[in-house]
Amino acid sequence: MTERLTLHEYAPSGNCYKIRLTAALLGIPLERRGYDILKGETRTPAFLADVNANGRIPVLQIGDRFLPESNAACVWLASDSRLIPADRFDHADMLRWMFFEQYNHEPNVATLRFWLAFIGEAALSESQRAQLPARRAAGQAALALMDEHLADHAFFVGESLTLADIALYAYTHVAGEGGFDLAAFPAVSGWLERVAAQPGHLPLSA
Ligand SMILES: N[C@@H](CCC(=O)N[C@@H](CS)C(=O)NCC(=O)O)C(=O)O
Repeated sequence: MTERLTLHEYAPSGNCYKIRLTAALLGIPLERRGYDILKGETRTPAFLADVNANGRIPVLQIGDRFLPESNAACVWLASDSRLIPADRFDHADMLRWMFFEQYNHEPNVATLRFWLAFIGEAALSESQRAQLPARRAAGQAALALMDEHLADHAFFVGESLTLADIALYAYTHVAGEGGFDLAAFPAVSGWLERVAAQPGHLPLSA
């Protein structure tokens, strides 16, 4: 890989961590540039014009091109690697779990973590407070579906780690910060240990 890779990120974000973890597992060096999303640093005119018109991190900069969306960035990094199944069905099944992560898991599990652990319950808006029960129920449902699948699968797809595991690991392993009790999901807990034991694994705080 000859192009210079820069991750535009907010380090505590699980979406940003997915990209660091993928790169670490594959031994790909990444430069990092930080933005404080609590101070609106991804909403400045310069960020919107130069990095991501959608005003969000992560963005993987590949040379002079910018790739937003965490799972897209992981796919770019892992292209032609062991983290993407060669089998056509398994490849699509990996994407199925990554779309599930973005639609059913992250908006609930990650959002509650952000609201409760980063903004703080006392500082939530009325609208955010009103959404807490529904987001908690939807997050629980996502974790329960994962638990059911993992009860008889070591990893989400096939017999080894893929991007589906990385995408779902990022916010699941810190779901407790959003008030989710992972002890209620024993198969998820066992899978978290298997992902953390992968050679080259990197913690979120690294
Ligand atoms: N679907 C996007 C979500 C990106 C996202 O929501 N980023 C959040 C942090 S995890 C953000 O930049 N928030 C700051 C803002 O919206 O101003 C992805 O997977 O990368």
